[in-house]
Amino acid sequence: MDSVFANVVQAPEDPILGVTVAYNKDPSPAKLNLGVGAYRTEEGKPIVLNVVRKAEQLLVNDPSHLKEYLPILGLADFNKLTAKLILGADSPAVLENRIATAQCLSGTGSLRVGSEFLARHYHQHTIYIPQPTWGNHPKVFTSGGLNVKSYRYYDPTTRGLDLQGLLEDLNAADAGSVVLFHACAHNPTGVDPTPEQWEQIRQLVRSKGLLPFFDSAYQGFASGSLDEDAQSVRMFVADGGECFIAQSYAKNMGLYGERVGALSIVCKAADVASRVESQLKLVVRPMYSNPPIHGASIVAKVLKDKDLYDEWTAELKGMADRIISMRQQLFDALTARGTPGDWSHIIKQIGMFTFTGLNAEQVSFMRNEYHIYMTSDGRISMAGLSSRTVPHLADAIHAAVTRVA
Ligand code: KET
Repeated sequence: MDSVFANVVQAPEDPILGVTVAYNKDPSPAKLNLGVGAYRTEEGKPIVLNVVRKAEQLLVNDPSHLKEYLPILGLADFNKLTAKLILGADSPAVLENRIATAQCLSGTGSLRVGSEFLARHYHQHTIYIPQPTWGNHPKVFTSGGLNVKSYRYYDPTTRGLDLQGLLEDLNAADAGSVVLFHACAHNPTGVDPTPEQWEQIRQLVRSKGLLPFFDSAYQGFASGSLDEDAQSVRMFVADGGECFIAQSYAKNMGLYGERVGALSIVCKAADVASRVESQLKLVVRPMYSNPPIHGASIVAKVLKDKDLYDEWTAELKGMADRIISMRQQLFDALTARGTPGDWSHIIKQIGMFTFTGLNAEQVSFMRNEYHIYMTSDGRISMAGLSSRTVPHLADAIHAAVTRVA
C-alpha cells in the first residue's frame, strides 16, 4: 500500500548546515569545513572552554542543582545577568526594571519568540532585514508570522557598508516597521557600521518611529571585548527608546548544542515590561513549555562569579584573537602567491566570517578540486581555519580565481 506521505517531495539541504552534511560524506583526508560558523582550535578541533568545564563540575557536585522544570521564561538569575551583559550593569533600563527577558533556545529561538510576540502584539507586521543577511533570518521571521522586506546594506564594489542605500531604504520604510540589525560582526559580510554611522542610523530609526530588533550572536567575538561589541545596542537603549534583543551563547561561550540564549524586550516603563513578560509566557508555553536548564545554569554560574567571569573573558579574547590572526595569515598567503585581486577586505572585515567575493562556480571548484567546504555565497568561517590549513586554502583560492571565471 502507498504511504500517505507518498507525495512529500525531497527538501533541499539547509544552505549553511547542509555544507557540514556534504563535508561529512567526503572521504578525503585533506577536507576542510569552512561552512558553519563554529570555532575550531589551531588543531582544527571543536573546543569546550575550560571555564565551562569548571562550571559544569560545580553543578555536578552541587546537590541542590536539580533537573526540575524551569519557569516558562527560564532561569531568573540567568535572565537578569544576560540583560546586564548586553546592556551594561549600570544601564538605566536594567536599574529601572524596564526589560522583559525570556531564556530561549539560543539565538534562533530568541528571534523566533520575538517574532511571534510581535505578530501578536505589534501593529506593524513588516520586518526589514539587511541584504545580505544570515540565511535563516527570512525563514525565522516568516515562520514567526512577520512579512519580510530587505534594506540595502552591503556594496559589493567597495566591499563596505552601503550607508546611503541603508538610510534611503529605512527612510522609505512603512511607519513603525521592525528593523533587524546585527549587533556586531555582521554575518555574512563582516562589515559593521562605525559608531558615527550607527548614530546616523539611530537618529533615523527614532525619528521614523521604527522598532529596532538586534540579533547579538557574536558579542565578544568581533573585537574580543564584550563591552565594545555591545556598543550599538547600548546606543539605542541610552536614548530611552524601545528595542528587541536576541542573544546567543553558542559562539561566545562555545555552548552551541546547549541551545542557550535570551530574548530581551526593552520597554519605556516597568509596568509595560511586566505586562509584556506576562504575554511572552503565553507565546512560549504552547511552543516548548519552558527552556532547558543545563546551559543556562552554566552561563549563570560563569556570569555570577568574578573569577569564572574573568577566566571566560580571557578565553573569549583568545578565540577572537586567533580568528584575527587567521585573517592576517590568509591575507599574507595570498599576497605571497601574487593572487590577482585586492584581498585587503580579509583583514578589514570583522567577526567569524570573511565574505571573500568568490562566486558560486569558484566555491564549487574549490569543493571539487580541493575538498574545501564553504557556503555558496563565498563566505568562509575564519574560525574553522588554522595555521596548518591556511596554505591549502590559499592554494585553492589562487587556483579558483586564476582558473574559474
Ligand atoms: N544570528 C546570526 C547572525 C547567526 O549567524 C546565527 C548562527 C544565529 C543567529 C543563531 O545561532 P544559535 O546557534 O541559534 O544561537 N549562525 C551560524 C550557524 C547557523 O547557521 O545556525 C552560521 O551562520 O554558520
